[in-house]
Amino acid sequence: MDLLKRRFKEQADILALEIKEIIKEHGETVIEQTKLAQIYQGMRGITALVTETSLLDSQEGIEFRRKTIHELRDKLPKVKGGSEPLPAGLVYLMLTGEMPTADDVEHLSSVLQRRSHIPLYVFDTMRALPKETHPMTMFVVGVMALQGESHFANRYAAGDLPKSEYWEATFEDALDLIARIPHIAAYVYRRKYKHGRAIQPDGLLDWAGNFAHMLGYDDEEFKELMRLYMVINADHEGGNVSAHTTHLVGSALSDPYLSYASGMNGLAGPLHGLANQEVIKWIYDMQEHLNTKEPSSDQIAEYVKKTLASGKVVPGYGHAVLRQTDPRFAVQMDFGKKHMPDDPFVNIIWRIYETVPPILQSLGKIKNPWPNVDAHSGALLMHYGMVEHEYYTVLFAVSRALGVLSSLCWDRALNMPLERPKSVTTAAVKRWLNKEVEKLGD
Ligand code: HAX
Repeated sequence: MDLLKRRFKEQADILALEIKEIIKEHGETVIEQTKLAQIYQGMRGITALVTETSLLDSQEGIEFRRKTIHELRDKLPKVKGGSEPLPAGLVYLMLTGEMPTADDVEHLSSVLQRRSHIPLYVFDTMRALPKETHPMTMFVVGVMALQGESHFANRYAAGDLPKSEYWEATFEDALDLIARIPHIAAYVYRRKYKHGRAIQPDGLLDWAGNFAHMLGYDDEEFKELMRLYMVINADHEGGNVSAHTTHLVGSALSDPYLSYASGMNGLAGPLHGLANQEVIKWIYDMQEHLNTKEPSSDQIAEYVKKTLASGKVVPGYGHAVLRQTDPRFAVQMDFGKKHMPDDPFVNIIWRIYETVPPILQSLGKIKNPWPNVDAHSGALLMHYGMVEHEYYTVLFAVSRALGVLSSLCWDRALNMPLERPKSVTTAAVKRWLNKEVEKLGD
């Protein structure tokens, strides 16, 4: 058995036993009470899921296996001479809980490289779509076209998949998908924006470097950006729409292709992963409205107020859980200060950062006036010439695959059951409030 797979299974067996003990000893312990408002308001703050790969602290931001974004950037192995973390290292960390060595990462990179082949019919399927199709739709169609290759689905259908091996088939699918997704995503970009001229992979490059290459960006700095981008967007604990959807669909034993594609349809929403494209659109509109390419802080403030007055949100600001500047924003700002301190568009992002929080704070209702990850990413991409902002969510989707698919391996290894929370009607709520029934939902 492959080293990583064996290590994962050893860790999973230990954790499965610990969980069994926790449930046996403490299964009846009440952890918190749910308020009526919470079930009407997006279940905010209800602790209802277990996700092993990462944990979000409202002040400190995301931690992957107790390592902050800053620690990951510092400690994960890098390419020779590089300073950004290698995403394959993060996959290793999420799957095993251990910081990988350079050799571990090299080994996983070569495994991914070997598994990266995409059958031609997948490209044909994507090509059959009109060119105007949104890149996220093309991407998900590409992923779905590959579903027939699922080890899990095929073994299950053949009656050759005992419960004890669910994890293994999931693990195989997860690694296959992680290996192949960059090719699908790069093809979407080349088909939509570069006259369909696909670029062949370069087997000597790391996973993210090769993705940059297949997109058509061979600048080493852009490859470094992709390494950083793929790491910071990979996971954000389990309750966000893309992670939760992948987990939920997976809980029906839908295979990783089906589960991941479902999660990515959620990522495509404007309140989630589409926000990075919305940020750029919003800045373009601002430049046009103010008739200047370099708006001052006062002009930005005027436009923010106009946005709010028209009942719209300021994209890239606010978060359902975070209550501070997103550290993923901070590391991108750091990357910008290092590589492009004078880029005028990037400087607008920094001016918006100085201007927006006090205005949002003054509304009195917003819980987090600070920027999230999406406020910065587009401007860095634009610096290197990737101006097709409709495509940005696909980059996010490639990164998010690392987290949600690692999590799915844990779900299957820990035998997580079908997810099925209870829902109620407002009529049932009223009956309960009027004391007509004893229990909400009766
Ligand atoms: N601009 C204007 N108003 C905002 C706002 C923003 N950026 N963020 C929140 N608000 C408003 C909400 O719309 C809500 O108003 P109403 O009571 O009138 O409905 C009020 O402030 C309270 O909202 P909240 O509790 O602070 O925030 P939510 O948990 O409801 O929503 C969102 C979190 C991320 C959806 C929200 O902040 C938002 O819409 N932000 C802009 C879009 C965005 O950047 N999304 C990306 C988030 C990160 C992510 O998932 N990336 O993938």
